[in-house]
Amino acid sequence: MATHQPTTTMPAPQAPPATGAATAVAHPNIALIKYWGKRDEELVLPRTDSLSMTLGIFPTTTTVTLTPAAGHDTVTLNGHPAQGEALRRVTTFLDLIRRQAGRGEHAAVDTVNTVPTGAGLASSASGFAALATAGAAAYGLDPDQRALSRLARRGSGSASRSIFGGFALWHAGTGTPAQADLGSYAEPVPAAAGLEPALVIAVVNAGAKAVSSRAAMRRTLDTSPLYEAWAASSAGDLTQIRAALLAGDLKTVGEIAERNALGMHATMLAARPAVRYLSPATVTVLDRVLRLRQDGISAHATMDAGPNVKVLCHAADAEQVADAVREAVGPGAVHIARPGPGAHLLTAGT
Ligand code: 2P0
Repeated sequence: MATHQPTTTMPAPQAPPATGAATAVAHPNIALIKYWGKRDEELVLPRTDSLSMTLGIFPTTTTVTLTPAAGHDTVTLNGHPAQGEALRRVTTFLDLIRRQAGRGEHAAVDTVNTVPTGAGLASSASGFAALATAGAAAYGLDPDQRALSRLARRGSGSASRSIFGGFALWHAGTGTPAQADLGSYAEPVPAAAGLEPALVIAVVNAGAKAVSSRAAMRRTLDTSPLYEAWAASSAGDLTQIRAALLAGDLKTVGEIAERNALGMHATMLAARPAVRYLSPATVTVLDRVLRLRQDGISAHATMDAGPNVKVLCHAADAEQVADAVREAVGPGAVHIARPGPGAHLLTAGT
């Protein structure tokens, strides 16, 4: 069949009108199968697939307002002007949105982050998920959730997962970097309807982070002899945790999450020089988690790029788990999180 060829020159497609301003909310997520290591730093392509639970607490709310008369972007974080690396990461990300939208206006970004200072929960996941959602709307892009997840990924890898509520799987992508860029997005992961999980977040006060996760994952990949073994085993963990989520088997989900996290920390401990995020108080909390299990409570721990411990348990046991770990963290706080929603727009208007 002949393809219809237009006989007249079609006008160039117009960029959709920008809404001018948009506000979005996103929540942090905690990985049960970890992201640790990039294959491409520029495109933020991970070495492995990862899987997370988006939290129902600590939202980040971000408003992006186009400021056509301004000569540069302005970024306000909890009422204070952002500077240095934080400002650079946001303006670089806005440049990416502007390229995609074919627009040049600068913007004012106003972010309110409710994660308590020192809570040890990375704000980059909720932060870039909210910024991607609000920024895309303000600049008149109309991405589907997959495209939004790919966009958020460029700001911070873990942000790709905060686009979705509940459990989300972030695909590493395969093939050439350009092919992997297209294939590296998050999507929701089904779980049994009866699954009622909670994450008890034990905040261990240990001061400022010694090494950024970005630098630490680079060092691990470059120098740790254990890295490839963990990456290979993580693929098996992912397959098994998906089956356990579908089966509603929270105990198995926890067992897999705990071994995956401990394996990730083992890769860091074997890096040269070692990256050690876990503190004595972390190990004390891990002992409490073990004791809970010996008492018949399903409780399993996961740790990220810091000393804090997140304990996966049944929602019905969360208060008991929180009480048990509270003794171990002393002055540190304990929070209980249930699964939360994906990133969403609050308002978009001119
Ligand atoms: C995760 N973490 O899967 C892992 C486990 C920390 C430990 O994602 O460099 O802030 O911005 O892509 O997303 C922390 O890394 O790193 C992280 P970039 P990101 O949640």
